[in-house]
Amino acid sequence: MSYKTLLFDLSDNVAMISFNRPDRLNALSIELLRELAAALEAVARSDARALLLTGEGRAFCAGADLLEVQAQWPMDLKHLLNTYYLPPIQALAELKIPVVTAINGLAAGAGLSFALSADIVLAAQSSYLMLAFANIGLVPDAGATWFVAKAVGRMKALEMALTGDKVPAQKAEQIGLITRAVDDEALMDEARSLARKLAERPTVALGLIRQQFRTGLTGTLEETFAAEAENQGVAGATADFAEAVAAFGEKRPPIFKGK
Ligand code: T3D
Repeated sequence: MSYKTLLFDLSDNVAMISFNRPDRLNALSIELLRELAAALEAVARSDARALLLTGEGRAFCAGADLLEVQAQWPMDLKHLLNTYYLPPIQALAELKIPVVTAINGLAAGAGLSFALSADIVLAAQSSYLMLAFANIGLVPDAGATWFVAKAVGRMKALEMALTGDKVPAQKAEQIGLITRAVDDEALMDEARSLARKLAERPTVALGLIRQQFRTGLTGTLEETFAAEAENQGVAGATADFAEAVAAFGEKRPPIFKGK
């Protein structure tokens, strides 16, 4: 499938999706959200063992396309969210492969939700993150409330949500909002090499780990014990676990096939 608002690449078991509306700072139009949902379905069906998400130009994503909202005024935002935002954000959450985000510039509003839905978030030193919603009279959406509060705690999350202030990458790293701030010139190389490294690891276990942390963050200790045991049953039956055990005995590095 070809896309108008995204770049899509799949090579060496690494899928890469790049928001591609640089003249609008990669703002989320309905067309982009539809294409993103389709691209994520394609990733889920493919042999990709890691996904890298980034943006073209000077922004990662400036959130909802406000010019489109204006052109279609008045819009039912609840309907818009449920129909167009939820499918791709849920698809990202449910992917069975690790997801890396490279925040190449500003990430605002729902754009920040997409960025933080990843498991590992790298950001260029010059980039900034922004819960821009309240600046235009809205509330955080597309999971931003959960993603931000789970990452930095209620106090810092509320400060970001209520003030709508820009958080520079360096500070975002300090408060645990992102994994790491990286030199601008090094960002894409580092993100690609991280995604490639993850794609060579035991994919089934990695997919289970990302789900298991969600359970761990929202469930009780007992629910976490149960999820861990369930998932370990699955991981323990994979060819990759058998390969790792054999490789250990043979004193050689394992070669994981993602099965
Ligand atoms: O729709 C729903 O269902 C509701 C869901 C809402 C979820 C949300 O995401 S709410 C948050 C929406 N986003 C924002 O409020 C951010 C709006 N943008 C800005 O405040 C500023 O653009 C930035 C602070 C992000 C960046 O400022 P700056 O000075 O670096 O760039 P700029 O000049 O403002 O923008 C450059 C161009 O991108 C400009 O176009 P032009 O004039 O050169 O033709 C601007 O209109 C366009 N642009 C930037 N953000 C958006 C946008 N176009 C459409 N939608 C945008 N969000």
